[in-house]
Amino acid sequence: MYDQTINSEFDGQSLSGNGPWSFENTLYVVNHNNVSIYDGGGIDGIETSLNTYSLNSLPYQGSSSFIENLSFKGTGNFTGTGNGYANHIIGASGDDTLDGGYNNYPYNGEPAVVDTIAGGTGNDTYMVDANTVVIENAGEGTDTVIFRSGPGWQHPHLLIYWPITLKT
Ligand SMILES: [Ca+2]
Ligand SMILES: [Ca+2]
Ligand SMILES: [Ca+2]
Repeated sequence: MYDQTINSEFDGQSLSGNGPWSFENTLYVVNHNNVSIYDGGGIDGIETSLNTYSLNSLPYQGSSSFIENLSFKGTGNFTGTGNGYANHIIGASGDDTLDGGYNNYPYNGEPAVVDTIAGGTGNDTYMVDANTVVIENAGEGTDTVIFRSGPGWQHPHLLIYWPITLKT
């Protein structure tokens, strides 16, 4: 699904697809710290071996489509966080904590922005709201779903904490 792959080479590097407004789909393989990515268009993804990664930590680029997908290719546990766009976030064999992030409010008539998160094997924890799809298969650990409210400005005092254990 990706048109090209770009690998990080050193800490602090700045990476870009074909310019900040490229509409190609680019996969960034990020195995270094503090790598900045500038990519405005297309459906782009990050593969990382870093144990913590937040798409929200990337620099702001206005209303562009930015980076949508995040997958963990390292060892141990992964904490992965999305951004305001529709994210696919995929963990690995560790006990992962995955959060699609607070999604952008849809324009009039547009469908809600929905995240899809999958922790795979291991005892994973999902931070979800009403617009989250969690994918787990039978036998992939004892996982926990924590339901939280929507964006803070909608329910500034509401925080729903609803841990459940999925029997797999
Ligand atoms: Ca999201
Ligand atoms: Ca996992
Ligand atoms: Ca799991």
